[in-house]
Order: sequence, then structure tokens, then C-alpha cells
Amino acid sequence: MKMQSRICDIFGIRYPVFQGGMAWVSTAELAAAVSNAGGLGIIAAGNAPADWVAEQVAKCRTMTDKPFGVNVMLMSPYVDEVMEVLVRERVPVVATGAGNPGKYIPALKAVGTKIVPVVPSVALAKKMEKDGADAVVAEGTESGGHVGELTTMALVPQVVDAVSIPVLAAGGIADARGVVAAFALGAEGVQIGTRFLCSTECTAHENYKQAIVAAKDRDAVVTGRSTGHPVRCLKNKLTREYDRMEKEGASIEEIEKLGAGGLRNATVEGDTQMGSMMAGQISGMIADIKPCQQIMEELLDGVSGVLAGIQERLDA
Ligand code: TUI
Repeated sequence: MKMQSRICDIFGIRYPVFQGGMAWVSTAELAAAVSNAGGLGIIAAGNAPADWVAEQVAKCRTMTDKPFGVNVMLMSPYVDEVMEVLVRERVPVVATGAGNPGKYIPALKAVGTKIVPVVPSVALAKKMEKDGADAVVAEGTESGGHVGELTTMALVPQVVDAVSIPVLAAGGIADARGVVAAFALGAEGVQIGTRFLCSTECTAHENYKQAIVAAKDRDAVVTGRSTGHPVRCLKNKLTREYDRMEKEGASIEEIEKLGAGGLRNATVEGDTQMGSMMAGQISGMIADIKPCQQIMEELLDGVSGVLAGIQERLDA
């Protein structure tokens, strides 16, 4: 099998696999490694200032000659400045999360940048298609970080039916079975986060990676539902504190103060107790840390075996 789709032509990549933009985790090192392995590596701007993003873009360009992207977290206070940098740098692909990027699309398109909003609903997917997005990532609530309500299983086919631009599936995908399932739902590509976090090239702290490797099926929980910013991360002292404060009816400000700096604590300090170790529900299936190239090969080489297995079970 060629293992190619419309996504490969549009984005100039070998395999229809994007690496999810993970704040503090998806640095130039990870993005370049994924792009060099034939997927689309994506630097996450998160809440970082524009000059940090510009440095990461420059660094990524020294590490790969392949296309790469930058994910813009639309709740960041630096969104406008970050978008200016991305337009100036003519970054090949811009992905977005946690909001509606509509007003930035014309300036990005004008310099030839491809735009891929991450969407949690059919309504936003349709709007993004109308506004000129090149593809959408339909992300189910299985994913790590800021989550929507719908599961990947329910969201992806509904988005596929609603738009004609290609759809990538995200949330709960970490091996060839997930890739086949995504394509069965009508997706033309996948976006994968947690599996790439557990790669040798990822610069996140070893403790964070090992916590994902040790995690079981129910260990990636959602906190912050009451604040309107639900976030999935590995259960620890921080998530228990969150739960306690939410139950006690603490103010949104108090609860958010608890989370401030949590991602830095996890990714830089390796604090597994008070760090916010964002990770998806598929964490329980991730058992090792290996190079991106190997992750990519296993994802794709496994597909024909999964398809043969389906045939076998249906012919039993
Ligand atoms: O954005 C994500 N995942 C993220 S962003 C992030 S950074 C962060 N740090 C601390 C606290 C909160 C976030 C960590 N993980 N995924 C894509 C995604 N986008 N999921 C859901 C959405 C979304 C939600 C609402 C997109 C749009 C939306 O509303 C759009 C509108 O119409 O305003």
C-alpha cells in the first residue's frame, strides 16, 4: 500500500500523519524529527511570546528541509504577535486550537501558508471550510490537553459528512489499529500527540515520559470542567487538588492559579506530583520511548496486518 492520501499532496509530506502541537512539549526538536520521518512536525506556540516562536521556527529550519507547522493556541495572550511572526516567516502550515482562527486566515493564505484548524464540532468544521481552511483536524475528547465533548468515534464521521476538505482524526490514536479506525471513519489522515511525546527526540522531561509509560487505561483524567477549560492530564496530586477545589466551589481564579505553571513544572522540572502532565486516554497503551522514525514505521507498517486481521475475523 502507498500509505498516501490527499493530505500528502496538500501539505507536501510523505505520510498522512501530523504530530499534535503540544504546548511546552512540541519544540523544534520534536517537530523536525517528525518531519524528517515523513510526517508533519508541528511546533506548539502554546502561551509563549512571539520571539520564542520565531526562534523555534528558525531552529526547526536548521534541523529539517521538510515542511513543518506551528500550532497557535488561540487563548494565548500573544496570539496577534505570534500570527504576525508566522506570516512574516511564511511558515508552511499553521494549525490552531482552543478557538476560532477565522480572522487570521486571509493574511496566512496571502503568503501561501496552509491552515488546519483543530475542531471539536461539526459547526466549527463547516465554518472553517467556508473561511478557507485547507483541512481540519477533528479531535475527540480522548486527546490530551484542552478537550471538547465528543469522542473521536462520534465526531470524525459527522465532520467527514459535513465538509469536503480533508479531515484528519485525532484523539486516542497511537498505533496502526487507530490509523485504520480513523480511515474507516472517513478521515484522510491522523494527528498524533501522546505517542510522539514518548519519543527520544521529544525534549519534555524524562519523568513526564515515564509517567505516560507507567499510566494505565483510566489514568488520564479531565480537570477544570467547572472553569469552562476542561483539560485532560495524568492523575496526580495536582489533579486531586483541582477536584477538591472544584467540589468545594472555589472561584475560577483560585482554581486557575493552581494550574498556572503546571505545564512548565511537568515538562521542564519533571515534577510528576504538581506538574500538569497533559496526555491522552491512549497513554495506557504506550509502553516505551523510541525514535520518531520507528514510531512512524510501526504506525504505517502495521496497517496491512490490521486490515488482514479484519478480513480474517469477518471470514471466520
Ligand atoms: O487546543 C487543543 N488542546 C490544547 S491547547 C492547550 S494549551 C492550554 N494550556 C493551559 C490551559 C488550557 C490550554 C492544551 N491542549 N486542542 C484543540 C481543541 N480545540 N480542542 C477543543 C478546541 C476548541 C474548543 C472550542 C476549538 C474551538 C472552540 O471554540 C471555537 C469558537 O467557536 O469559539
